[in-house]
Amino acid sequence: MKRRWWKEAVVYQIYPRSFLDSDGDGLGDLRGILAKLDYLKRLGIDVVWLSPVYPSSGDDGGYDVSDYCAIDPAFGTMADWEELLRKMHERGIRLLMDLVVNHTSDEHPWFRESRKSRDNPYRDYYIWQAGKEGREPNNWASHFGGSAWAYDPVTDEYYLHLFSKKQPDLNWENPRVRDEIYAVMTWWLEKGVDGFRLDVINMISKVPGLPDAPVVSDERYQWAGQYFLHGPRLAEYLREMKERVLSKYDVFTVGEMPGVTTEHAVDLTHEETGPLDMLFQFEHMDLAPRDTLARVGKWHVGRWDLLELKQVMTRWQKDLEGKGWNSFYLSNHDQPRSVSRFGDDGRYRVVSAKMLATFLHLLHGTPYVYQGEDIGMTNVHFESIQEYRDIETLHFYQEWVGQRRSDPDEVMAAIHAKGRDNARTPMQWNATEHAGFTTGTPWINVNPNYRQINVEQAAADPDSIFHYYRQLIELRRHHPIMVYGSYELLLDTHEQIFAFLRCLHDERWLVILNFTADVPVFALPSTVTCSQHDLILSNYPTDARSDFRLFSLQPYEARVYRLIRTPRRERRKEGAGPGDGQ
Ligand code: TEU
Repeated sequence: MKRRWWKEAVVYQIYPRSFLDSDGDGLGDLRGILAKLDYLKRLGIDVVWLSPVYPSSGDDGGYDVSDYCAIDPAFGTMADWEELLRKMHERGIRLLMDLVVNHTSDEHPWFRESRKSRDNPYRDYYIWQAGKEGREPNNWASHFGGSAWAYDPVTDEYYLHLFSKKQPDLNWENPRVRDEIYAVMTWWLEKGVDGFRLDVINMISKVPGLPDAPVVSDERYQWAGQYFLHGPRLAEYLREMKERVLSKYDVFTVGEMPGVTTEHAVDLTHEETGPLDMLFQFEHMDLAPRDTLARVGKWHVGRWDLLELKQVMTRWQKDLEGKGWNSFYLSNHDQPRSVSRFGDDGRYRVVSAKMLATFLHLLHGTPYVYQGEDIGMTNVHFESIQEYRDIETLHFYQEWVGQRRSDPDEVMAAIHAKGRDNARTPMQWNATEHAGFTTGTPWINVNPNYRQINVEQAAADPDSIFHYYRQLIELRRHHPIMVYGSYELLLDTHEQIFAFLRCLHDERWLVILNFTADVPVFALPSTVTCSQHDLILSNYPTDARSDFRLFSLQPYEARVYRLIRTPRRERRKEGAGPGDGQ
């Protein structure tokens, strides 16, 4: 594989409204980020992915953009943004902007025009259709509940919105729309950004005719992913974007792609011919049973299965090896906190967060750290629905408690486990009021555990999660095997331990991760030959000389070893030890 800076980078995601508020209005902002650049530098990350800071109608946390080439005054000014970019670059940190171009806000000037009349020049920027027998043009469900169509009385037609009503889908079949998007991208690239995270970019091509989705449930509206995920012209649009814009700059892209398969991924991120550099897949986020409606499936509260996680990750690692490029994340602004989901946010919070960090940095692919993951922030359990802000969560509650009269406790339990606001409570900087996030009233309440879990505490404790992340990021900088090494799963049927090898040229690393609070026995498979070992990293005090071929792991223990094969001639002199010579 070719060496590329973005393969070697560690990316840190900032959700700006929850990072740091510099002016006391309760909302995080650009000057807040500026104030924390030295923190990010100390952590060691290479790239910041900034969730949207554009003017927005505020319906979906900034993912409903009303002006692509400006900064929302609530976050600051364009001059603040320019200063941010300059100061990041001075520190060797690059900036990835979030590009949300499957849809705009309904307050975007294009849509304001589009809805005026059927012959407005902007009409075909969006997807308009007449109703069918007094109802929506088809039976598609929106991601946030209800129909994917909204009726507009002005022209007596419906527009398509795969997300909220305030997020009308752009019509990518219209070449003028594509020209506009490429112009926006070029505008930011000329300002010096280092790439884009492309929001739901595999939804931009819809199957012509927009047919009704098969009825698979007694719901009024049906999941229609097969008609808008990886549509017939997706690859063509992305190749055009690459040719007309991206190929002219040394930048990278990561495409967010719910429902993507490894086959798509190889095609889209192929080293020579792929239009994108990497993408976000969702399979490890959807481990819970998928036997219900996709949207309801998201809210399923069930224990995920380590064997399934191994299968999913191994398939992604192997299918892309030598062809495409993986990215890897365990949390982001749409997902619950990783330590609460995959680790233990109680007794074993610190060790389990470190074990997950080891997993994140040791798999093949570019790692993405989400703000707060670096100090082991946890899910929040607000008691009242009034404390929640996320549109998806509020729709879910309204639908199930309001309309279907489900047990509110059960619905709240699902929100506590899966809701997006778990990730959106303010970053916990210190133990002062509102965790040092704001001097005003935060737009969403702070997680009450901020007195124990915060940056100040973590920075002062040499054994903290924060320092462990620093160590991992630093290691990755010095060991190309972490970036480019091949992957091989070991112990594929073990129900508690996830173990794998990474190999590059003559170097081999062994990664052993206990995903449980149990103390399982690790036994090195006899196929792995080795006469000496170095302990590279561990999340418990460990005697580097102790035997690693057979030992009991502590709860959520993680160990990384370098395995050394002694050359044949020397080995004869030494006399073969256990596990040797195979
Ligand atoms: O998310 C895309 C997406 O598929 C979401 O439905 C995601 O799966 C869901 O939030 C999980 O609960 C992107 C953004 O990351 C998200 O914040 C936006 O709401 C969405 O697109 C629309 O722009």
